[in-house]
This record gives sequence, structure tokens and C-alpha cells, in this order.
Amino acid sequence: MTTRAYIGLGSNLDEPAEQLRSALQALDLIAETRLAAASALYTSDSLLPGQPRYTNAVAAIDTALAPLDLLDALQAIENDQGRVRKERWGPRTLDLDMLLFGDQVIDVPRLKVPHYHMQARPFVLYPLAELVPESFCLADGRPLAQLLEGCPFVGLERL
Ligand code: PH2
Ligand code: MG
Ligand code: MG
Repeated sequence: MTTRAYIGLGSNLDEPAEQLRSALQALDLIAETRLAAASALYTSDSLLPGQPRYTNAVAAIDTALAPLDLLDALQAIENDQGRVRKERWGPRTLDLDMLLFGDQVIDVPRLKVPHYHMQARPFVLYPLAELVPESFCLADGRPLAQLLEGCPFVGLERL
């Protein structure tokens, strides 16, 4: 049995678009996992001032892994692509966030799904909307269309 999961990709260091392209290939190489679809790439200013602009995308994957095993695999890809963890929310070569894991709500110290901040982030919601039906609801029941209404397409550039 596989689960459809959605992964948010972000980069604002060392050729962000290339980082995202490599990461999409790496997602497809995770054990018992295949890349099903990827959104376009989007650029936007960092939420934190003084950092380079981000490039973001969302990927849909189908995986037979358990959520924490998938998280391990995502962190291994971040590390492979040179992620250095100095400060929380520092600039990064690659950030892979598990946004959704099927219809599961997960709340353990290492992992919260649906991803905590996704509801208010245009660079997550608009690429996600490319990959799901219009009637799509998050695992906690919130319709994506409603989240999009509260999150205008401002400051985003679709590449
Ligand atoms: N990620 C952050 C902080 N700020 N800004 C943009 N535009 N895109 C991101 O992915 C992003 C951010 C921490 O994860
Ligand atoms: Mg992250
Ligand atoms: Mg993030």
C-alpha cells in the first residue's frame, strides 16, 4: 500500500533552481517511493529580511514508507545537498518539508503534519494547488480553496 504525500521544496543558496531539480530526482530515488508530479518553480522574497530570494516548488510522491522513515530520507537528501544547520530559518541550499502525508494528522516532536505554517504561505499553497483537484481538503478538513482565499498571490513569481 502506498500513501500520497506532498513535499515542499525550498532553496535560497547555491543555484536554487538547480538544487530543486536535483532534489526532485532524489525524491524519486528514495526507497519504495516514486515521484508522481511536480509543480512549476516559484520565486519570492524570504520571509526573513536580509536573506536571498527563495525558489520553491511542491512535489507529489507515492511512498510505502512510514512518515518518520520518509522524514529520515528527506533529511538525508537535505544533507547530501549541503544543508548546514546553523540557525533556525537560516538560508539553506535545500529545505524539504513534509506538508501532507495522506490524510494523516501527525503530531510528534520530530514531525507535525499538516505542516504548521503551510496555511499562510503562498509559495506552498499555489504550487500545491497545481497538483490537486479543486475540491482538495487538508487532512484536518480545511479546503485548500479557502486557504488560498486567505493567502493572496502576492510577491510570488511563477517561473
Ligand atoms: N522558508 C523559510 C523562511 N522563509 N521564504 C520563502 N520565500 N520561501 C521559503 O521556503 C522560506 C522562506 C524557512 O523554511
Ligand atoms: Mg524544513
Ligand atoms: Mg521550510
